[in-house]
Amino acid sequence: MLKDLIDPEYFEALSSETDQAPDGATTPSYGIQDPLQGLDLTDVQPRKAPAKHPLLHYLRREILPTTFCTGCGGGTVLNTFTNAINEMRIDPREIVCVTGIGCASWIPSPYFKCDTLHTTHGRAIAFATGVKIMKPDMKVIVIAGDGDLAGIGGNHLIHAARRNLDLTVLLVNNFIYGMTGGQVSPTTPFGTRTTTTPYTNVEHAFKIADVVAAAGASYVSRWTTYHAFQLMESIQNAINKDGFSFIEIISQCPVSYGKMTGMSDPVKILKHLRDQSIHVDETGDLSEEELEGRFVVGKLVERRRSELGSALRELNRQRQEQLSQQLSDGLRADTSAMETGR
Ligand SMILES: Cc1ncc(C[n+]2csc(CCOP(=O)(O)OP(=O)(O)O)c2C)c(N)n1
Ligand code: SF4
Ligand SMILES: [Mg+2]
Repeated sequence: MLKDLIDPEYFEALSSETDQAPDGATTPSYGIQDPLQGLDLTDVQPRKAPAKHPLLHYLRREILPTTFCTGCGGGTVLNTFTNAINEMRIDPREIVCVTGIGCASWIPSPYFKCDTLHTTHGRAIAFATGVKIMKPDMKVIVIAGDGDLAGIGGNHLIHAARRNLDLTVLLVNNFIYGMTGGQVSPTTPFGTRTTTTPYTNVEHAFKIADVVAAAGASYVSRWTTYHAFQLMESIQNAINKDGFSFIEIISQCPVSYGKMTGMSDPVKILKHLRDQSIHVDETGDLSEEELEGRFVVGKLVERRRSELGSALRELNRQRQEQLSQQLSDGLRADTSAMETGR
């Protein structure tokens, strides 16, 4: 029984009918207040466990707990994303999250309480493009995995970066097709054993953030699930940036990736992510060989380029103006022809 698996206080909070923020501060369903606002925290003592997670009102409680395996990076990404939105005071009614298929696609859908569009495998960006063109005032955010966005959806990804539509894309790179049991993906490192490369992978992996940067995105960064705070700030910068923004989030899949590689201890993986990461500003003299196996983290690109949606709207406005000018010129010519009898 679900009830037996989780803390009884927490279960009660999950099952409660109200949408209240912790400590009694009332919050509407999509409330964005700071849950600590107005509280006197001077004498606060550490508590055993909060009765209710302070950001619970951003989540679809009825479906919790998540289906992520123990130690999966998906929970960290959900937590970081939710904190980023909370800090930015964005009303979730202004957000559309679009996902494809895979464990990473479950991060916003169904868990994050906003309009969510759970699409077919590899097609999240195509759907997101339609939403953004028709609803330019909405913040359209794609969250999906390496298999989804870099594999079957790779073509959509590079062309979206080239066209520079104002989307935010979070690619959760766990180097594997996690949901389907651990098949090789376009980001699986060379020499790795997976269920479909049992004698090791002899294909070279995409450095997917570099590919997207080269394709023309306005903002590109890479972080890992170890770097939760930097990732949160980067998500905020990506959302604020006008144009195509992309974050590669190196994440852990202790189950499907872990089973053939031996990397099944989430704590060890996080330490590995910490130890192997190097900030982009510190890579100066290092050669490609020296950076092999390292995770270059930080902001890789930030540039100003015309944004597709605004460019299309401007083009449309100019064309409408020309057409109405032509129409009124034509009417004037007709009228004068009638007046002169010619
Ligand atoms: C057209 C199509 N092909 C294959 C699948 C099977 N499938 C479901 S999820 C998935 C891979 C997901 O990998 P990734 O995007 O990396 O997500 P993860 O589960 O690793 O987070 C595949 C191949 C599918 N659902 N649809
Ligand atoms: S299979 Fe891997 S990616 Fe999917 S939920 Fe489990 S640990 Fe996470
Ligand atoms: Mg994956």
